Amino acid sequence: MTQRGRFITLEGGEGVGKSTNVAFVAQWLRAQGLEVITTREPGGTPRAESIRELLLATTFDEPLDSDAELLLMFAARAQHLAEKIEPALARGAWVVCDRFTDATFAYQGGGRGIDPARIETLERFVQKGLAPDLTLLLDMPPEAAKSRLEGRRQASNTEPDRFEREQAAFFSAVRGAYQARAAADPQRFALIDAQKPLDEVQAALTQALEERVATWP
Ligand code: Z5A
Repeated sequence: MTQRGRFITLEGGEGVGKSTNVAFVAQWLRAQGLEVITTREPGGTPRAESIRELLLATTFDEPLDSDAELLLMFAARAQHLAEKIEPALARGAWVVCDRFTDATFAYQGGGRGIDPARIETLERFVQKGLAPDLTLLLDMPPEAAKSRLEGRRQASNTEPDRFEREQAAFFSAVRGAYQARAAADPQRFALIDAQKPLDEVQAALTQALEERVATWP
């Protein structure tokens, strides 16, 4: 019987280096001879990417209700799990995902103030027990991460999306919620100082992977 693949997520606030390091983690795992796919949330499949566009859009002349935002995150996740993540894990591939449900607890829970118990209800309903095997939390002060993104935004001439328009207090609550989740579950989380130069961040990621992955059957 094929051994089920493993599920690794990268989390953290905007601009902390998740996309950059999803590629790095995937490359490290492939070098161990594993089949790996990379993906992201919200999104990851054509229909889930359409939900992402709806979530990030700033073009509507009405606010997005925070319960509607929460349900759209889980609608995208249900589609992503059914069409991409579950089939990959079932055939033995490893999945490296840029954000997952910890982002919902951080943004919709910490940022928007939704009761985590309501998020847990949706988590059980949509994920049916599936959880990441390892979560690499890239942590740094939001102001410093934002200044990294400013340069990129100016170079590509793009406007901030609906989340990027939030105020400093929102991002500080998001960071606090991520840190609290990592402290509550040190088995699953590895906390990485993302403010360091990229080579040092990647050395810390390598160490976390070596420590955790080597212990898995
Ligand atoms: N969201 C939510 O609310 N609830 C949920 O359940 C989920 C998501 C799943 C879109 O996510 C939004 O959805 C997100 C939360 C919400 N909004 N916010 N904020 P996203 O993941 O697409 O958005 P993002 O976090 O803003 O992604 P990003 O801007 O692409 O950031 P990143 O992937 O963490 O960073 P990066 O692109 O890898 O790096 C940023 C720049 O820094 C880039 O120029 C790099 O070259 C540079 N970089 C990276 N590492 C370093 C180091 N170590 N030193 C110096 N420079 C570096």
